Amino acid sequence: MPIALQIARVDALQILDSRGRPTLQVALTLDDGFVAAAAAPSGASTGENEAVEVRDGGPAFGGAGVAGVVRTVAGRIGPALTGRTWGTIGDVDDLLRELDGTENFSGIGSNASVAVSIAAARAFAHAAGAEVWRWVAEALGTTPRLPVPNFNVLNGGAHAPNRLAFQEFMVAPIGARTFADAVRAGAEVYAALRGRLRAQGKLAGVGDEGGFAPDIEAPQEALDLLVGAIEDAGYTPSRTGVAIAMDPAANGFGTRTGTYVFSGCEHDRDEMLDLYAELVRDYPVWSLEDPFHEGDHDSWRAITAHLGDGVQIVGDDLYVTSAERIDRGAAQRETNAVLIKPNQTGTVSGTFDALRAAGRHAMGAMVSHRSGETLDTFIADLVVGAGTGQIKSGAPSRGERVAKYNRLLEIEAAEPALPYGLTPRA
Ligand code: 2PG
Ligand code: MG
Repeated sequence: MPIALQIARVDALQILDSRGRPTLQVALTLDDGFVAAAAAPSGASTGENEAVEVRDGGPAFGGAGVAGVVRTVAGRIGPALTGRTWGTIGDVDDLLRELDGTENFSGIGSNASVAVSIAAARAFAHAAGAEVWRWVAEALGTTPRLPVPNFNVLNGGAHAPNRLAFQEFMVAPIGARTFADAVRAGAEVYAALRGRLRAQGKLAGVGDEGGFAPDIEAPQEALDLLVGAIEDAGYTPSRTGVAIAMDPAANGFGTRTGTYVFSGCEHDRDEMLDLYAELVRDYPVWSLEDPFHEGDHDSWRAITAHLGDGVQIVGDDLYVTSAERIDRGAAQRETNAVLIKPNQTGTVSGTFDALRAAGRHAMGAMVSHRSGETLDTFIADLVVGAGTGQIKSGAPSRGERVAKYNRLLEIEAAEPALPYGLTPRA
């Protein structure tokens, strides 16, 4: 049945994200009184080609305010959204692109576009009388499933003030029977890791995504801690049991010409390839994201050729959730998987395009939060509906991180027949 969505009112508000920086919340009031709201997340380690956030500059909030974006939503986007009938999310997103007038949302701001677009997605689901995840599955023609959560329990790089150059070390309960069991495993490993760090005198607070941020330096130290914590919690560290995912986020310490500097040493391409091969051999690493700088294309091709059969190689900053870039990367065999972040592309329909591109190339697709988050849980519904079988939303700790995991627990409780786990690799 075609949907006729009518928006009666559009409100925007400057709120704070989990780092204490301003972000935008949007509320669309529909003609039946339903309020569809959404809030924009924000990254710290961003890709060069991401859609661009607009911020105020000036003295308030160190320049990070979004009062101007609030005015854009109220004064320009609101009047264009109200007083007409909307049939698809694509129509709403086309309007946002038109009002923006640039290639990368630097006109109205990707913070404006993503918040309005996610709120509109919720409005369409409401108009269809469906849960958001089911509306997503209908829109994409996909089979819903509950994802393997990748819990980021050790933080480094741009997300923590320690010497660890690699940004994220995640625990992935691939072998769990249900999502609830996976959450239990993640929380128990997190608690065991805290105990281990305390015993070693290394417990020193958490990073932006809720993972511990001990003063360690070498990736092997982080991986040893993780394997130990998985065992302490009574699980088996393995690629089919409780596995490990890593996001070095190599834009943070590398160059497009293939030079990588960390732990006081410079490493060339071949040394990095050897290091990753060694880590994958010695530890149960199932997924490796942004192992190289986004412009170092030769290295991406090399690692996917060498390690891609046994390990998922994920492009985040490399693709910035762009269907076109994913198509190019697939043609060049640069990765076998993609990261999906709605605010990198700026709209829900752009996110759908990226998911369709990943599907076309039989690539894995991990749906992801940003390091700056709110309590918005859209990505939880997105991953279930898209049925990609994997999400990362930080540690099993801190409200803005667990909001997504808790939404997934709710979905599983309401729909126990949904399958859990990774989709079989093509
Ligand atoms: C990443 C993300 C999320 P940020 O690199 O994958 O973990 O970090 O939001 O800072 O880009
Ligand atoms: Mg990343």
